[in-house]
Amino acid sequence: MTLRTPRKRLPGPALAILAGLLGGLGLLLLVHLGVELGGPRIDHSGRLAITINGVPERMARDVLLPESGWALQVRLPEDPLEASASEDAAASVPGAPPARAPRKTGPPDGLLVTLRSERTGATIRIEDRFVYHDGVGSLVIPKALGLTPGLFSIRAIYETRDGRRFEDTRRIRIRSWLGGPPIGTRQVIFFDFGIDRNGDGVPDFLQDLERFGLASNADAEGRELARIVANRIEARALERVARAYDPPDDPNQTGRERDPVRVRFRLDPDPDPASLTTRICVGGSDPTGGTSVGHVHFDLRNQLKFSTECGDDPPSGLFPTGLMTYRDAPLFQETFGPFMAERGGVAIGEDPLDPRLLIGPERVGGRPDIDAEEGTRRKEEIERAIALFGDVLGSIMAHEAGHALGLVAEGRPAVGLFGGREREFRVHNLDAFGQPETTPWLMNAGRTLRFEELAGRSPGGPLRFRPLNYAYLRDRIVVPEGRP
Ligand SMILES: [Ca+2]
Ligand SMILES: [Ca+2]
Ligand SMILES: [Zn+2]
Repeated sequence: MTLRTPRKRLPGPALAILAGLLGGLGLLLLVHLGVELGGPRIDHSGRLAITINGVPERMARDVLLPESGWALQVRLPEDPLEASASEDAAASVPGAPPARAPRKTGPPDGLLVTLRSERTGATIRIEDRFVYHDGVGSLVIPKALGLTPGLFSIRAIYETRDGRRFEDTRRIRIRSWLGGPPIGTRQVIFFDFGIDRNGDGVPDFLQDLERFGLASNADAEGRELARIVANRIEARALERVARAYDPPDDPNQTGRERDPVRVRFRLDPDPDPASLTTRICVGGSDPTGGTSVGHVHFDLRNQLKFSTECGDDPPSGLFPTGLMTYRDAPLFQETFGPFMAERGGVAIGEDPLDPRLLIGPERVGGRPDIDAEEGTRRKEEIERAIALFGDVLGSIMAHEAGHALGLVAEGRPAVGLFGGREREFRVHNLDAFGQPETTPWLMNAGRTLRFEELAGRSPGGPLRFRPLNYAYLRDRIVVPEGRP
C-alpha cells in the first residue's frame, strides 16, 4: 500500500513573517495559526489511509469505478481488533480462546467515513460493516448505496481513544458499464487436454509428458500409467488456477465467502447451456516451431464470451512442451532429472516399481521383493514431479485465462490497466511509471517470470494477480470503450 506523502505545512516563523507582510490579512492567518497550535491536531501523515480496491494510490488515481461492487479500505493507525481483543480478554473468562482475525465488526468507535457527491453536495455517511484484517477495514460498497455516475470524495476521520485525530481523503469517479460488466457470472473457461494436433490418436498432452519423463506411452500399461499421471497433473493445475481467481487470493480481503462475479474453470465441457464458454486447448508444442508455452488471444473487456483457443494458424492454446525452455533451472533438473533419460533417469512407467506406486498394490499384486526404501524414494520423486508440473502449468493456465478475460488492458487508467503496448510487455503488467513490475505477479510478461516463481516455490509463494487486475476480474473497475 502506498502511503500518502505528508501535506506540506508552512513552519511557524514563516507564517509569522508572511502575516507581517500581509498586514490586514495577518489577523486571519494568525487565527489559522492559533487553530493549528491550540486545536485538535489532525494527522495527515498517511497512518490513516484510504485505498480503493486494494490498489496502490499511484495506480488507482485515474481508475473509474462502477456504481456497485468496488472495495473500500481504510488502514487505521492502530489495529482495532488488537485493541478490542485485549479488552475482550480482560473482560472474558480466563482461559477462553482468544478471538481470531479476520472477524466481522462494525466501524470501530471513532471512525467516520463519508462520501460526498461533488455535483450535488449530498453526503452519505458509510455505516456498513467493515471486515478487519491486519489493521485494514474492508467494505464492498453495496449497490444499495445508489451511487450515480460522477465525481465523489471520500473522507475518513479516525479519533483514537486518547484523542488523537487522523484523516485522509480521496476522490473517486463513478462510471456506468457500457454493455454490462466484462466478467459477470456465467463465464466458464474449459481447459481441453484432449487436443490431438498431430492426429495420431493420442492426446498431445500425454506426449508432452513423455518429454519430461513423466510418461511412457510404449504399451498399454504405460499408457494407463500416463493417463493416471496426466489426470493428477490436470487436477492439480486446475486447483492452482481456481486458487488464483478465488477469494483467498483476493488482495482486498473483503471477507465475502461468495462473490457474485465468478469465472468457473473446468476440465470438461460445461453441461449448462446458459454458460459462456471459452475453450483453451492444452497440449502439444508451439505450431510455429517457437518456444512459446502458450498463446491465448487478448480479449479486451472480455467481449468474446465464446471463443476457441485451439488453432494452428495463428497458433493458439497452451503448449506444455515449451516448458523445456527452463531445462537449465536447478529446480527443473532436481524435479525431472530422475525421469529424464538424458539425465540418467528412468521415465515414469519404465521402472518396474511404477505400477505398484501409481495404481496401488491391490491391483498390481503384492511384490514383497520390492526394496521399501527404493519404493519410498521413487514414490516421493513421482509425487514431487506431479505437484510441480501441475503448479507450473496451473500458473500458465491462470495467466492465459487472464488474457482471455481482458488482462491486461493496454495503457494507463482510465483507458487501460497499465498493460504495456510493446514487445513482451504488450498486454502484460507495467507499473505506474511504465516500467516492468519488480514484484512477480501472475500477469507480468511470461519471460520475466522464473521457473521457481511459476512453480510457486519462490519466497513470495504462488503467483497472484496484482490488486488492479484482481479488481478488474471482480468487475470492480470500469475499463471504458475508447477514451473516457
Ligand atoms: Ca497426438
Ligand atoms: Ca473472452
Ligand atoms: Zn501473457
